[in-house]
Amino acid sequence: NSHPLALSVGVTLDRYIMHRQMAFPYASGDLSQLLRDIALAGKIIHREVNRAGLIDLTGEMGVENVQGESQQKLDMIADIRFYRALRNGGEACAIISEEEEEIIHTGNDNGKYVVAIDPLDGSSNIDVNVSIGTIFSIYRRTTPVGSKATLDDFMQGGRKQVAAGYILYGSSTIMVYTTGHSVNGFTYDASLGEFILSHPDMRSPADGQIYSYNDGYLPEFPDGVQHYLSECRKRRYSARYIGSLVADFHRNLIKGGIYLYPATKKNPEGKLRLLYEAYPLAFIAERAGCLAVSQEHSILDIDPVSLHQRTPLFIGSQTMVEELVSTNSRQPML
Ligand code: P6P
Repeated sequence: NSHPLALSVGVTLDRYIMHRQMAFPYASGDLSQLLRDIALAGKIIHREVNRAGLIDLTGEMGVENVQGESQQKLDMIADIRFYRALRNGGEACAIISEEEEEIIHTGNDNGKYVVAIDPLDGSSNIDVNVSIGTIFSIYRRTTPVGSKATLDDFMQGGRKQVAAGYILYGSSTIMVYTTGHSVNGFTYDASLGEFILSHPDMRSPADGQIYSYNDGYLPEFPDGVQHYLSECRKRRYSARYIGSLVADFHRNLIKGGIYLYPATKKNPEGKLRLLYEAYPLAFIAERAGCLAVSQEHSILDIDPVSLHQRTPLFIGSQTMVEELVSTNSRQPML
């Protein structure tokens, strides 16, 4: 339906997706369905997150994930929920997840898409009631429909993403995603069980006065980064660091700001993961008027070489990222 209200605040995610799909007459509706499947998993995780303390889900499973990090129960549940939603939805033939070492085949070999996902990022915050988030990235498979997905399907590079988004389980639960055009935010109304369009066509401020980084690592940062941060302090900018990438990213997207996670001694390649953290957030950032770089490269131009590879990440308001890069060009960031 071309009803003018179809894209206005208050419309449900389902109706919004249907309306957007009609703008692409040849669209088969598979990506639309995949986005609905992801939203469904988000609703289920919203429920688990909001009652975690009540059903003893906040403890540690006592097992480690491929990252060598102790796996929180909710991490595991989120991973399983997304696997089930994507397997049952039928559109995704394979998944890579922060929680799993290898490619997970869903059994839908006729699915046209693959999904890279961090089911629950910021999991160290689960026990202390701080916002956490899901980050997802979608590619159209390059291997033949009907065959088993391979590594190649996931190694296409950041600019080949067909969609990317996140679900932030915060004071409210919001799903923000783009299919390459505008960036739109949908706030979850649990009483209806619906995501409702609340942030249409998100455009981030070109500049900002908020900087987000872990001050504990400051001495290890490259000189250029330290110089930039001392400039932020001189200008009395606000330091805001939640310790949950999705929450810091979302605040900076709305208010303007920059998030910095350089290489450190503990993580000489950077801490954040390229395929299911940096690429999707960079894809969103660039479509909302922001920038995302590693050192001097745009995140989206980094060539992927392995599923769980890490990268330094500097992401946020265009003017802030440009100043950081120019500061570092004078003092190398390596
Ligand atoms: P640190 C959470 O583990 C995470 O991946 C991001 O969500 C967050 O921004 C960062 O790591 C926090 O890392 O080293 O400051 O605790």
